[in-house]
Amino acid sequence: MDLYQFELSAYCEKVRLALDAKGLAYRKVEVTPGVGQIEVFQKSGQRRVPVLVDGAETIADSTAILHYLDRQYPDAPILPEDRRDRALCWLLEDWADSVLTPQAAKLVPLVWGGDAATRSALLPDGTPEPIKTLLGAVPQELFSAISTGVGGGPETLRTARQGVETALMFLVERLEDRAYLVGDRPTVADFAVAAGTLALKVPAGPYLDVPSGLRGRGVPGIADSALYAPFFEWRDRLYETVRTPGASQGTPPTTSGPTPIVIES
Ligand SMILES: N[C@@H](CCC(=O)N[C@@H](CS)C(=O)NCC(=O)O)C(=O)O
Repeated sequence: MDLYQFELSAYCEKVRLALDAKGLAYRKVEVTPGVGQIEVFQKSGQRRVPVLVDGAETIADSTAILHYLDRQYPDAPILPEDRRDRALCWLLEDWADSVLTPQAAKLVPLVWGGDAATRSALLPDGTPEPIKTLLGAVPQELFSAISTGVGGGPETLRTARQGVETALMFLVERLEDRAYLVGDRPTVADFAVAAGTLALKVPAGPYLDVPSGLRGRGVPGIADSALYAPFFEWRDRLYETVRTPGASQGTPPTTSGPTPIVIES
Protein backbone atom coordinates (compact mmCIF):
# COMPACT_ATOMS: atom_id res chain seq x y z
CA MET A 1 0.00 0.00 0.00
CA ASP A 2 1.11 3.57 -0.69
CA LEU A 3 0.12 6.36 1.69
CA TYR A 4 0.32 9.83 0.15
CA GLN A 5 0.93 12.02 3.14
CA PHE A 6 2.49 14.91 5.02
CA GLU A 7 4.58 13.55 7.88
CA LEU A 8 3.23 16.08 10.39
CA SER A 9 -0.42 15.97 9.33
CA ALA A 10 -2.76 14.78 12.06
CA TYR A 11 -5.11 13.13 9.55
CA CYS A 12 -2.17 11.22 8.04
CA GLU A 13 -0.96 10.18 11.48
CA LYS A 14 -4.43 8.88 12.27
CA VAL A 15 -4.22 6.60 9.22
CA ARG A 16 -0.66 5.49 10.06
CA LEU A 17 -1.75 4.54 13.59
CA ALA A 18 -4.58 2.44 12.16
CA LEU A 19 -2.25 0.73 9.64
CA ASP A 20 0.20 -0.01 12.47
CA ALA A 21 -2.52 -1.34 14.79
CA LYS A 22 -3.57 -3.74 12.04
CA GLY A 23 0.03 -4.72 11.32
CA LEU A 24 -0.32 -3.70 7.66
CA ALA A 25 2.86 -2.83 5.75
CA TYR A 26 2.77 0.40 3.77
CA ARG A 27 5.04 2.86 2.05
CA LYS A 28 4.94 6.56 2.84
CA VAL A 29 4.96 8.87 -0.16
CA GLU A 30 5.78 12.33 1.21
CA VAL A 31 3.88 14.94 -0.79
CA THR A 32 5.36 18.37 -1.45
CA PRO A 33 2.75 20.93 -0.35
CA GLY A 34 1.44 22.75 -3.42
CA VAL A 35 3.07 21.24 -6.48
CA GLY A 36 3.02 17.66 -5.13
CA GLN A 37 -0.72 17.90 -4.61
CA ILE A 38 -1.23 17.86 -8.38
CA GLU A 39 -0.34 14.18 -8.34
CA VAL A 40 -2.67 13.66 -5.38
CA PHE A 41 -5.46 15.30 -7.39
CA GLN A 42 -4.73 13.16 -10.43
CA LYS A 43 -4.94 10.01 -8.33
CA SER A 44 -7.89 10.82 -6.11
CA GLY A 45 -9.88 13.67 -7.67
CA GLN A 46 -9.13 15.96 -4.72
CA ARG A 47 -5.94 17.55 -3.44
CA ARG A 48 -5.82 16.74 0.26
CA VAL A 49 -3.78 14.09 2.04
CA PRO A 50 -4.02 11.38 3.29
CA VAL A 51 -4.73 9.28 0.21
CA LEU A 52 -4.28 5.52 0.39
CA VAL A 53 -3.59 3.49 -2.74
CA ASP A 54 -4.22 -0.20 -2.14
CA GLY A 55 -3.85 -2.04 -5.44
CA ALA A 56 -6.73 -0.88 -7.63
CA GLU A 57 -8.39 1.06 -4.78
CA THR A 58 -7.65 4.73 -4.14
CA ILE A 59 -9.24 6.21 -1.04
CA ALA A 60 -9.11 9.81 0.15
CA ASP A 61 -10.10 11.11 3.62
CA SER A 62 -8.81 9.61 6.87
CA THR A 63 -12.22 8.47 8.11
CA ALA A 64 -13.05 6.77 4.81
CA ILE A 65 -9.60 5.12 4.84
CA LEU A 66 -10.00 3.75 8.39
CA HIS A 67 -13.43 2.34 7.64
CA TYR A 68 -12.11 0.84 4.38
CA LEU A 69 -9.22 -0.80 6.26
CA ASP A 70 -11.56 -2.34 8.82
CA ARG A 71 -13.79 -3.76 6.08
CA GLN A 72 -10.96 -4.98 3.88
CA TYR A 73 -8.66 -6.25 6.65
CA PRO A 74 -10.96 -7.35 9.48
CA ASP A 75 -8.16 -8.84 11.63
CA ALA A 76 -7.33 -6.66 14.65
CA PRO A 77 -10.57 -4.63 14.34
CA ILE A 78 -10.35 -0.89 15.00
CA LEU A 79 -14.11 -0.41 15.40
CA PRO A 80 -15.90 -1.94 18.40
CA GLU A 81 -18.35 -4.80 17.89
CA ASP A 82 -20.90 -3.49 20.36
CA ARG A 83 -23.17 -1.06 18.49
CA ARG A 84 -23.34 1.41 21.41
CA ASP A 85 -19.54 1.51 21.62
CA ARG A 86 -19.45 1.89 17.84
CA ALA A 87 -21.74 4.89 18.09
CA LEU A 88 -19.54 6.53 20.74
CA CYS A 89 -16.46 5.79 18.64
CA TRP A 90 -17.99 7.46 15.60
CA LEU A 91 -18.93 10.53 17.64
CA LEU A 92 -15.46 10.84 19.19
CA GLU A 93 -13.70 10.38 15.86
CA ASP A 94 -15.88 13.02 14.24
CA TRP A 95 -15.33 15.43 17.14
CA ALA A 96 -11.57 14.89 17.07
CA ASP A 97 -11.44 15.45 13.29
CA SER A 98 -13.72 18.45 13.11
CA VAL A 99 -13.07 20.26 16.42
CA LEU A 100 -9.96 19.08 18.29
CA THR A 101 -7.60 18.71 15.32
CA PRO A 102 -8.35 22.10 13.70
CA GLN A 103 -8.12 23.85 17.09
CA ALA A 104 -4.79 22.20 17.84
CA ALA A 105 -3.52 23.07 14.33
CA LYS A 106 -4.31 26.75 14.99
CA LEU A 107 -1.69 26.64 17.75
CA VAL A 108 1.05 25.40 15.39
CA PRO A 109 2.51 28.92 14.97
CA LEU A 110 3.14 28.95 18.71
CA VAL A 111 5.25 25.81 18.36
CA TRP A 112 7.51 26.83 15.53
CA GLY A 113 7.61 30.53 16.10
CA GLY A 114 4.67 32.80 15.42
CA ASP A 115 5.07 36.55 15.32
CA ALA A 116 6.48 38.31 18.35
CA ALA A 117 3.21 40.13 19.22
CA THR A 118 1.20 36.91 19.26
CA ARG A 119 3.79 35.11 21.32
CA SER A 120 3.97 37.81 23.92
CA ALA A 121 0.16 38.08 24.11
CA LEU A 122 -0.32 34.36 24.61
CA LEU A 123 2.75 32.86 26.18
CA PRO A 124 4.03 33.30 29.71
CA ASP A 125 7.28 35.17 30.41
CA GLY A 126 10.29 32.92 30.27
CA THR A 127 8.84 30.75 27.48
CA PRO A 128 11.70 28.96 25.71
CA GLU A 129 12.92 30.00 22.29
CA PRO A 130 10.65 29.05 19.39
CA ILE A 131 11.65 25.92 17.50
CA LYS A 132 12.14 27.97 14.32
CA THR A 133 14.98 29.80 16.03
CA LEU A 134 16.47 26.62 17.42
CA LEU A 135 16.38 24.50 14.30
CA GLY A 136 16.39 26.79 11.28
CA ALA A 137 14.27 26.50 8.15
CA VAL A 138 13.42 22.79 7.95
CA PRO A 139 10.79 22.60 10.68
CA GLN A 140 9.04 25.69 9.36
CA GLU A 141 8.63 23.89 6.06
CA LEU A 142 7.35 20.80 7.84
CA PHE A 143 4.87 22.80 9.85
CA SER A 144 3.74 24.98 6.99
CA ALA A 145 2.39 21.83 5.33
CA ILE A 146 -0.17 21.44 8.08
CA SER A 147 -0.81 25.10 8.69
CA THR A 148 -3.28 25.50 5.80
CA GLY A 149 -6.23 27.44 7.10
CA VAL A 150 -4.31 28.53 10.16
CA GLY A 151 -4.58 32.22 10.73
CA GLY A 152 -6.22 34.87 12.80
CA GLY A 153 -4.88 37.10 15.50
CA PRO A 154 -4.31 36.54 19.19
CA GLU A 155 -8.08 36.32 19.87
CA THR A 156 -8.53 33.35 17.51
CA LEU A 157 -5.55 31.66 19.07
CA ARG A 158 -6.79 32.33 22.59
CA THR A 159 -10.17 30.75 21.78
CA ALA A 160 -8.48 27.74 20.18
CA ARG A 161 -6.20 27.37 23.15
CA GLN A 162 -9.12 27.46 25.59
CA GLY A 163 -10.97 24.84 23.56
CA VAL A 164 -7.94 22.58 23.45
CA GLU A 165 -7.24 22.92 27.17
CA THR A 166 -10.86 22.14 28.08
CA ALA A 167 -10.77 19.08 25.83
CA LEU A 168 -7.50 17.90 27.37
CA MET A 169 -8.97 18.27 30.85
CA PHE A 170 -11.93 16.05 29.98
CA LEU A 171 -9.71 13.58 28.12
CA VAL A 172 -7.55 13.26 31.26
CA GLU A 173 -10.69 12.44 33.24
CA ARG A 174 -12.03 9.99 30.69
CA LEU A 175 -8.70 8.17 30.53
CA GLU A 176 -8.06 8.16 34.28
CA ASP A 177 -8.91 4.48 34.71
CA ARG A 178 -8.92 3.11 31.17
CA ALA A 179 -6.35 2.25 28.52
CA TYR A 180 -8.55 3.25 25.57
CA LEU A 181 -11.28 5.82 25.00
CA VAL A 182 -13.88 3.19 24.06
CA GLY A 183 -13.83 -0.50 24.93
CA ASP A 184 -10.73 -2.54 25.73
CA ARG A 185 -8.61 -2.24 22.60
CA PRO A 186 -7.41 0.65 20.43
CA THR A 187 -10.07 2.09 18.13
CA VAL A 188 -10.50 4.85 15.58
CA ALA A 189 -11.42 7.16 18.49
CA ASP A 190 -7.97 6.70 20.06
CA PHE A 191 -6.19 7.19 16.74
CA ALA A 192 -8.14 10.36 15.90
CA VAL A 193 -7.56 11.90 19.34
CA ALA A 194 -3.89 10.89 19.60
CA ALA A 195 -3.15 12.14 16.08
CA GLY A 196 -5.26 15.26 16.53
CA THR A 197 -3.01 16.40 19.37
CA LEU A 198 0.23 15.98 17.39
CA ALA A 199 0.56 19.75 16.96
CA LEU A 200 0.30 20.26 20.72
CA LYS A 201 3.29 18.04 21.43
CA VAL A 202 5.40 15.97 19.06
CA PRO A 203 5.82 12.49 20.61
CA ALA A 204 9.17 12.20 22.37
CA GLY A 205 9.76 8.66 21.09
CA PRO A 206 11.19 7.79 17.64
CA TYR A 207 7.75 7.52 16.06
CA LEU A 208 7.84 10.22 13.38
CA ASP A 209 10.31 11.10 10.65
CA VAL A 210 11.11 14.56 12.01
CA PRO A 211 14.34 16.23 13.14
CA SER A 212 15.20 14.86 16.58
CA GLY A 213 15.15 18.38 18.02
CA LEU A 214 11.39 18.48 17.46
CA ARG A 215 10.68 15.39 19.54
CA GLY A 216 8.91 16.10 22.80
CA ARG A 217 8.45 19.76 21.82
CA GLY A 218 5.12 21.50 21.61
CA VAL A 219 2.95 24.40 22.66
CA PRO A 220 4.45 26.05 25.76
CA GLY A 221 2.13 25.73 28.73
CA ILE A 222 0.40 22.66 27.25
CA ALA A 223 3.17 20.26 26.24
CA ASP A 224 5.02 20.88 29.50
CA SER A 225 2.05 21.28 31.86
CA ALA A 226 1.60 18.84 34.77
CA LEU A 227 -2.18 19.21 34.29
CA TYR A 228 -2.11 17.51 30.90
CA ALA A 229 0.82 15.17 31.50
CA PRO A 230 -1.52 12.18 32.13
CA PHE A 231 -2.98 12.67 28.65
CA PHE A 232 0.42 12.71 26.93
CA GLU A 233 1.50 9.69 29.03
CA TRP A 234 -1.61 7.87 27.78
CA ARG A 235 -0.68 8.84 24.22
CA ASP A 236 2.89 7.56 24.73
CA ARG A 237 1.48 4.22 25.92
CA LEU A 238 -0.73 4.05 22.83
CA TYR A 239 2.31 4.64 20.60
CA GLU A 240 4.28 1.96 22.46
CA THR A 241 1.41 -0.46 21.91
CA VAL A 242 0.68 0.13 18.23
CA ARG A 243 3.79 1.55 16.55
CA THR A 244 6.95 -0.30 15.61
CA PRO A 245 9.54 2.41 14.87
CA GLY A 246 10.93 2.15 11.35
CA ALA A 247 8.29 -0.39 10.24
CA SER A 248 7.07 1.71 7.32
CA GLN A 249 9.07 2.81 4.32
CA GLY A 250 9.21 6.38 3.16
CA THR A 251 10.01 8.46 0.12
CA PRO A 252 11.28 12.01 0.00
CA PRO A 253 8.86 14.68 -1.22
CA THR A 254 8.41 14.22 -4.94
CA THR A 255 6.01 14.94 -7.73
CA SER A 256 7.21 12.25 -10.09
CA GLY A 257 7.71 8.52 -9.64
CA PRO A 258 8.65 7.82 -6.01
CA THR A 259 12.00 6.22 -5.19
CA PRO A 260 11.65 4.05 -2.08
CA ILE A 261 14.08 4.77 0.73
CA VAL A 262 13.99 3.78 4.37
CA ILE A 263 13.79 6.85 6.59
CA GLU A 264 15.92 6.41 9.70
CA SER A 265 14.08 7.21 12.89
N1 LIG B 1 -11.17 15.38 6.13
C1 LIG B 1 -9.84 15.12 5.63
C2 LIG B 1 -8.94 16.31 5.94
C3 LIG B 1 -7.58 16.18 5.29
C4 LIG B 1 -6.77 17.46 5.39
O1 LIG B 1 -7.27 18.53 5.80
N2 LIG B 1 -5.50 17.37 4.99
C5 LIG B 1 -4.63 18.52 4.98
C6 LIG B 1 -3.32 18.15 5.67
S1 LIG B 1 -3.52 18.15 7.41
C7 LIG B 1 -4.26 18.90 3.56
O2 LIG B 1 -4.11 18.05 2.72
N3 LIG B 1 -4.11 20.20 3.34
C8 LIG B 1 -3.67 20.69 2.07
C9 LIG B 1 -4.76 21.43 1.34
O3 LIG B 1 -5.87 21.62 1.89
O4 LIG B 1 -4.47 21.83 0.21
C10 LIG B 1 -9.31 13.83 6.27
O5 LIG B 1 -9.80 13.43 7.34
O6 LIG B 1 -8.44 13.19 5.67
